Amino acid sequence: MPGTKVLITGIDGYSGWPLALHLLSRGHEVVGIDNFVTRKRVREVGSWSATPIPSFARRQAAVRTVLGKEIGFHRGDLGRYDFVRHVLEVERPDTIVHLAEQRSAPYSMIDVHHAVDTQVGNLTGTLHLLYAMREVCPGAHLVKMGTMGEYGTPNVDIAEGFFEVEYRGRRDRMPFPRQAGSWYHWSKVFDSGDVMFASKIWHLRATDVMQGVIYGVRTPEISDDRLLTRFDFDETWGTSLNRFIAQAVLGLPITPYGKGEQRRGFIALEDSMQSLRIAIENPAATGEYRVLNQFDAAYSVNELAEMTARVATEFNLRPVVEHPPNPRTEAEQHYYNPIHDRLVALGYRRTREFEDVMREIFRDLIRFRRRLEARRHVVLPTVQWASADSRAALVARAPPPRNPPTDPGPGDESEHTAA
Ligand code: USQ
Repeated sequence: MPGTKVLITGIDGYSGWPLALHLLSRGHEVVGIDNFVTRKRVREVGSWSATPIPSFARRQAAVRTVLGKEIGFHRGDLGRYDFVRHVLEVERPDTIVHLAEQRSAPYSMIDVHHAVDTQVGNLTGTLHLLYAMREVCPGAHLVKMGTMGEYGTPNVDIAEGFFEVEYRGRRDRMPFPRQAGSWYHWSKVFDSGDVMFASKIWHLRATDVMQGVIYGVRTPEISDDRLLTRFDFDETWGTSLNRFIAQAVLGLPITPYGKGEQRRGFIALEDSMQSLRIAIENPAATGEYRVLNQFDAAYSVNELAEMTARVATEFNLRPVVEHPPNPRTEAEQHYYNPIHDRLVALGYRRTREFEDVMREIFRDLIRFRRRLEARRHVVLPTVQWASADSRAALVARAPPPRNPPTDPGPGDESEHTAA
């Protein structure tokens, strides 16, 4: 179904940018919204992307030069309802992919202000989009980024959104219980409730994507360094496998927290883009609130650490695996069997194998090693789930080296407006 007009909120982010490139390559029209707050928040914790990221104006220019395509762009904040409504009125998208949310569990656990910022920001943006859709484009399809972490780690199989329950002799189809593990993950739970309710009362069409942990740095459309997506590796913004590979490249220990038997579902960046495109090209029906569990396979963090250490030897790296005390409050040994059939039924096929993607990440991170070196002090964990305030620990951690290497790449981390 090429030719769909897709509005991506959070187009400047880790997933938003490669999604834009992927959709353009498949003949869709892409318009984005971003307020560049991710760049700002990553700077706030003293870090930056391992890959150099051009300003958004330069990103647009690179798309023009390399791919011969245009990306429309509106700089602004989903916290302003007038702005959200205005963009929808001007653009009239067929699909809205909503990625513009604070996406880090550790960031949400720093202190009360970061918890509130996460929940107020995420819920406000979603509610503004839902109301603006209702007023301006009620026939559009909302693809909302949720997270597998909404379900937690129950001791039974995890359904794909809904399941049949029998209680005291009566049966019903009900949402599968949510037991999130951070203020961030709870914000996604509350969002899910809001999207489900809006679909019901206003007959909107919505897909809630319960996404597993994404890993990877490349997609086939990233054919030029100017098209790179961001790659976070610090304790706050980096996801586990991406962090483990950065640790191996830096000569730091690989850190499965605690016992390391906590299991999560994982999906490669490229396959995550494929599944979002499939959701866009096969929209939910009018009034339908559809849930897709989006991951390929579940691994324990110990398994990830072992794989990282093994693949590292191919690059003459010999990392050690250490188990720091777990800064999070989470089950470290548990049952984990989520169902994930619906995307496959829609045509999704896994295309990337774990170790191939790992090699790709190693190659890029070795290339950008100096950017990693300049921020090695932000890799090890300081934010403690059980503490009401981890801000002091975050600020007090080892300072950057006195003479950090200069940025070797073509990018910058500033927040320019679009051309
Ligand atoms: N972990 C370690 N060592 C580390 C980093 C993480 O053992 O150095 C463990 C964590 O304790 C956790 C697991 O790895 O048990 C996953 O942590 P993560 O940081 O890779 O992922 P998480 O915080 O759950 O969040 C990430 C994304 C988030 C997305 C979520 C999908 O940041 O936006 O929603 O993955 S999911 O995990 O399925 O909820």
